[in-house]
Amino acid sequence: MKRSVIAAVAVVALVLGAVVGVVAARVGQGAATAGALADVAEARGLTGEEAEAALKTFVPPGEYDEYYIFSSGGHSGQVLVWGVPSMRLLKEIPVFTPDAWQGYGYGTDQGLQVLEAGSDPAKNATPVRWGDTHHPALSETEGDYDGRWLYINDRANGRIAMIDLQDFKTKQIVDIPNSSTSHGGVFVTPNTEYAHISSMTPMPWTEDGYADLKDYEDAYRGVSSWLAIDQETGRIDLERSFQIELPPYTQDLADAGKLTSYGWGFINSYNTEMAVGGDAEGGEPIETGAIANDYDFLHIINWKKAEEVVAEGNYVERNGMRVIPLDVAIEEGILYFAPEPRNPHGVDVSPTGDYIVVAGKLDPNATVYDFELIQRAIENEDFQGTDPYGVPILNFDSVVAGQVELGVGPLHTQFDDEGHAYTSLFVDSAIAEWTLGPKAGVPEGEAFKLVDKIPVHYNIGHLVTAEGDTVAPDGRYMVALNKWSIDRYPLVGTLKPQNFQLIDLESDPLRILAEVPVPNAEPHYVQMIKADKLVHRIEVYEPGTDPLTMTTSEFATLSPDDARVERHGNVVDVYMTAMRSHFTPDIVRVREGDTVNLHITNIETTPDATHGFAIPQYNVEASLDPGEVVNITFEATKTGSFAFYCSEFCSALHLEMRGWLLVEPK
Ligand code: K7E
Ligand code: CUA
Repeated sequence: MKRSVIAAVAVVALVLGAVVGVVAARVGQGAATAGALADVAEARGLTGEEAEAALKTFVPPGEYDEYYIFSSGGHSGQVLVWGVPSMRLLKEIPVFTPDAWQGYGYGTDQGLQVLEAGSDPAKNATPVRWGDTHHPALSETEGDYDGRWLYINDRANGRIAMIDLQDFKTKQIVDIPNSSTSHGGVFVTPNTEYAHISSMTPMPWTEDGYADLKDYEDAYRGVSSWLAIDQETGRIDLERSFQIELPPYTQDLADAGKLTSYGWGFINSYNTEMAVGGDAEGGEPIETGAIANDYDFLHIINWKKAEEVVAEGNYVERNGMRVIPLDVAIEEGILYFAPEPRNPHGVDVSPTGDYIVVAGKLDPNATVYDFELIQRAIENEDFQGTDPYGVPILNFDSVVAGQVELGVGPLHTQFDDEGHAYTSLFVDSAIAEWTLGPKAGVPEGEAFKLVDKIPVHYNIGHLVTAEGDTVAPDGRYMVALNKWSIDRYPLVGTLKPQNFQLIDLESDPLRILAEVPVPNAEPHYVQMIKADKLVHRIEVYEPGTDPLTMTTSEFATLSPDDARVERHGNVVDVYMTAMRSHFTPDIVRVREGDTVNLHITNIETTPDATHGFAIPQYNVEASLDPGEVVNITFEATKTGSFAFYCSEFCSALHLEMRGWLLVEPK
């Protein structure tokens, strides 16, 4: 066994050993002595640091973690919820991809409605049933997480979803008009006025959606979408939303201005060369074409101004969206560029909103822009020219407060409460800790300096610090999200897990405390929120709730006495209840060709008294949480006798919790 594997196993063992002492101490039967702990550590072959790390991250059974991580799941299309510091995986929220356990997308109307409404037939070749989640955005009030909603994008198909943090369920997917992909251009404005999402790869803005790549510069466009949020429900309201047309660069990551820079948004771009590939047609690959320029453009957007311009009616309609054309955006002072060193990746606004940090993939530096300098340059028309589309480019030297050489492959930056920034270094497999400037409270002489560097395993993408993208970061913890995990875990086949590493921000130098494999997804951006901010969580639904609307369902059946079957022509409505350990009715008789609407209410009120409802051969699998109503619609096309059953082991007589769907031939 490799040393690393021994250590991982040993940490777990130590934790189990230590809990004996801690539990004993609680019930007053004695405490673990330092000597006893040292014996355990020695027996496990742990160093003192390893044993200490285990104690720092151990959360006793029945105790809760202090923070939650909401993690993108990459091309699993889902969101993962983790506890910190235990690094326990608490939940997988199905978002863009169906999930059988939670009955999402396997027959229940509610799940199918979300997935169907989220796949625009005018945009997609076929109904899309997966996603590539990259950037979550927790809702905010005054720039701080408020625990109401979570938005997350689908990088593959240019979509965004809303998850309600009352019940951790996906309530809405919006297929963004005029946009075919979206990478990391997701954030909420400081009061969740808007969820922003920008396109990644430009698409043809032509009548029929087609344009040859030779017409790329004229016909293709990017877009910045400002999706208005209903403050009651968290839902996206496209009618109140607007978009801003952008040049056909590759718009990448984005962040909202806050406090000082409130009212503004920032988007990175690369491939301002507008390379389109063609390596097999005598051209050069995108990879080389897209790195020719020394600078790309930081997009600086005045969304408050854009709001006014839309209110004045100065927009065009395109596929049902109000779009501010590029020339209007330029004329009205909505869009400016600042040069940013070669092929940047992350753009992150510091807690006070004063600094905008850009990390440049092919540049060893973090480049720090000062919002006040940006404003001054705009006022003074301190431009170094315009891009081919006429967008003014601010003078680089006039808007940059500092550059800090960090290492190779800087990607993403997060912040703490002491003026420090932490930037992931993909190629170096490390995190650089460095200081911001005076506007973050850092003394002049110590500003913009590299402080520490901690190696991680291996090839880090994103990183997160506790509430590290809000106006009030907590410090405390940092998690590195690593792409590769060679040698980190026992061999489980040729596809290896991803890897999270928990880092103690209170130790000097920085130290890794724990590490967990991520076996089901490839996370990109994540956010870490104090658990006690999730004040809207509910434990059980009010009886008869439709989770999609969070209101009482018109199909609720609150007592088995009200269960019934209603036939109208060849439409059959079945009002069914589920409780331990039977469905009422437990025999459903229909005829071949009928349309069957099952309305099932779980009439349990006990937390976690969940039932399933599965129909073999009909591809139906629902999960009914206590109080929940689900609707299931299908055509009875296959005759026969189908033994439906409760798929959740709910009770001693769970195996008896079943019934018959009889489909009689015509
Ligand atoms: Cu760097 Cu999509 Cu934010 Cu992956 S992204 S790492
Ligand atoms: Cu209900 Cu098993």
